[in-house]
Amino acid sequence: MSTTEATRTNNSAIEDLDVIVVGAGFAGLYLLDRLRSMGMAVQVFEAGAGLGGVWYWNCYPGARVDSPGPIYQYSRDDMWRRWQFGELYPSWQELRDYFHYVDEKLGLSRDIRFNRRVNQAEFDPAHNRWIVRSSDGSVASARYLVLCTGLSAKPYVPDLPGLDDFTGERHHTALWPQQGLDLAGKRVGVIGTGASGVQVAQEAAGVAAHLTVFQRTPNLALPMRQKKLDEDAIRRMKEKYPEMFDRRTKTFAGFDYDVLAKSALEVSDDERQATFERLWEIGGFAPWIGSFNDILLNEEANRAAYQFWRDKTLKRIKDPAIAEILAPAEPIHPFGVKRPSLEQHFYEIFNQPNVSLVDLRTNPIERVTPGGIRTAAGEHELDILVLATGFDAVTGGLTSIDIRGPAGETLKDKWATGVRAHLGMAAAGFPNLLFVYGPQSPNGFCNGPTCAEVQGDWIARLLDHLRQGNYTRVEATVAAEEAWRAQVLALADATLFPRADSWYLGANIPGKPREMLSFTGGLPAYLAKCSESAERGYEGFALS
Ligand code: N01
Repeated sequence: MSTTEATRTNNSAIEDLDVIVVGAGFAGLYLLDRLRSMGMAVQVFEAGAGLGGVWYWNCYPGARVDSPGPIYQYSRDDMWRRWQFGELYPSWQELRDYFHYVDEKLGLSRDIRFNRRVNQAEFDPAHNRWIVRSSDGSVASARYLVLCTGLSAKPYVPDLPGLDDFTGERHHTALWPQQGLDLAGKRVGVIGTGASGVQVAQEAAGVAAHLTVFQRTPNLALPMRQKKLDEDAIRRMKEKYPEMFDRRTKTFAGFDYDVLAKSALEVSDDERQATFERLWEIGGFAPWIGSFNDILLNEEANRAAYQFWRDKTLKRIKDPAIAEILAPAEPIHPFGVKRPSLEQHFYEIFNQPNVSLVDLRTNPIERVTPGGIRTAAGEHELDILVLATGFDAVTGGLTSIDIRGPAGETLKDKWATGVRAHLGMAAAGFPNLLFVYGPQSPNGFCNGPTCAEVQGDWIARLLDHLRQGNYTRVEATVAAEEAWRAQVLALADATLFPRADSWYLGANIPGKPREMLSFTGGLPAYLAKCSESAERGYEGFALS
């Protein structure tokens, strides 16, 4: 008898479901509602104690989304009609309120098992079902396993010498204490200047006795243009919501604006400058993915964008030496090939007497000491150490679960030398396993809720098709996933993205294969491929 059969026979408490969804963020909740409404027995297993996925875990001071609230929500009429965000870029608190609102409307929590981290999943080929074991000791079985663990489910903590010796408070931004942590009057150190580091630093600078920011690579951050939304603004915005939601599946990154149909090099210097100015005033990601169509492809176009960004940024920093560290004359990597963060007053904090910047390129960390951080230039005494050091992104949340296919191979083994994930949603050798925001899908280049809905719909239709056809097993073919991988990598090779050590490439994690983990061809092209497969009877998949 196999171990899976033994488990099924011996464990009387086993829950038998049609679908187990892992993760109670945008994607998991969307699928729960969608599949439940199709009459399927579905449960969501969630490691956290509450709803929201990244917005449950990332509750550090200043955490907020980098997409405008109106577009960062479900498109269903009854989900937004009576809901309103108070700020254009909502905070984690407001996002949690939104998830509770959705939960109240749809009654989702009754089918969510909180505090249940999925540790292991093993496919039972005799019954074509997944056996899922979790941290709370539960064992459940389901025909399908859908992983909605998000891009940032596995925090990355660098192996800094002496890290465990630190006697103050030390937290990764994504494992922040749920009860909060007061930074006021404390000596705070922040390692990392990605989106999380920028946000924490902005908050800490206002209250800490001293803030030390440890920067390895400058963040080419863009102005957020945050604003409060009053009733009138919300009413006017809502008039355009249906059009906006309709548009988001038709644009490169699932937003309501698109890349310009022009090269930065085909226009006059005046027009280029005027366009950069206009996009700068809009703020958000407009200067990045609403800009000229060759900014991320052509070095000269990119350099013009960098120069514009630098000129704007330098004006905000008083000390020229600090300015050169934050916005160097010679860019360390092209503009926009690491995800730009949105900032509100990040550059101004370095004009404050209680804020210092350490350039780790010239002055690396020697070790963490019980009282702070020692660099070649001396010791920085700290009460609180914030690790804003990012994530084993895209694949980390998937490979950290011990997922075993029928041949005993784990997903981690399969991807050890490079990812293979057909349409970014399924992998050969792992039947009845699907992922949302998976590697080789648009993931990091797509607005989260847009991706949750379009991939969720595709998966729901697939499961319905299988049910209608009395199929019990679906699996990507090796040929299809190899062809998809080749396409994803070729698309990326034609861009400037490979020029930075970003999480898009897994290059922020020592030892991780360096390869593009996202589909960079834009959402419409991606959706066309997904539809084409479905229309041809799920071409690229073996159904049995
Ligand atoms: O992580 P990151 P993040 N020594 O990987 C540094 C989303 N997000 O949590 O660049 C010193 O971007 C590392 O340095 P370097 C968003 O998609 C969104 O900030 O590798 N430094 C880098 O500065 C984002 O892109 C929101 O040289 C070390 C930083 O740590 C993604 O999540 C908010 C180091 C990591 O930056 C990840 O953002 C927050 C070391 N050993 C997050 N190791 C919003 O919606 C790493 N670093 C606004």
